[in-house]
Amino acid sequence: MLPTAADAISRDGKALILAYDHGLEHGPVDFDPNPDTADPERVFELATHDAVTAIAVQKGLAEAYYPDYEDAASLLLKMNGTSNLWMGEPNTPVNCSPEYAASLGADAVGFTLYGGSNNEIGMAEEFRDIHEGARDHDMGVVMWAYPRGQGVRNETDDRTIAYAARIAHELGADIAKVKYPGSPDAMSETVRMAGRTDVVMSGGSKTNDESFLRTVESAMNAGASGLAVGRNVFQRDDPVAILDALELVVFEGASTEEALAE
Ligand code: FBP
Repeated sequence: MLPTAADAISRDGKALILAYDHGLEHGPVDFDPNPDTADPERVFELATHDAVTAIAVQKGLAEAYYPDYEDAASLLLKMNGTSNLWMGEPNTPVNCSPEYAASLGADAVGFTLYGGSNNEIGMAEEFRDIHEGARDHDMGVVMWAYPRGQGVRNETDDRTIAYAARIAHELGADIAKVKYPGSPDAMSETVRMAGRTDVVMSGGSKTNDESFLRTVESAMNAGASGLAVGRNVFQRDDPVAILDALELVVFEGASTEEALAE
């Protein structure tokens, strides 16, 4: 099979993206369950685990820490992002250019598009520039496809999530990152709507090991290409143990029971 732009942050067509932009998106509250993880160094160390195919961070963390880890992990540079202090209609500024992302060693870029927001038009235009700039620098493109705002009644509705995946496909993303739409059938419909764009599941807020792994297993069985996960890894007391289990489920097709028995 020919290499694709998604291969830059995948292995054998599967991706486990360690997302760590929460300090910007949610604030210090996300570090409370595991206070050491406020130190980015601790999370970059987790990204050296064999299961992790890329770490997703904003420009500031990439500048400060990625030079020490570039041999161990691929970089997915998140290009936009906003704080939880913003109270307006969903929107997010572009914080980095494709040229600058490439100069930091990014293998791929990430971009949040809030379909259904009153700001969707401007965000889609920004995505066009990011996407074409990424292509100029041979970087993959991941869309955080998050319907949200005045046009969206229920952002976790299965048809809404399938639509989000389709938007990512139509606009040229290599990977669409979506919330789990609630059932294997809905996930497989989301994957179908994404066409040749790979679909990864968003980790979401922390749940227990069994429930989290079951959701990941069900997403993989429905055709997802992996996941992008933050809190369900770094908020755990033993993040390495859940990465070990995820490696089995995502890359080796293990069941939740098998992964938990290891
Ligand atoms: P989680 O696995 O912790 O949900 O992280 C994935 C992610 O997309 C992060 O990149 C981002 O900070 C966060 O979720 C945004 O979540 P939301 O906008 O739903 O609060």
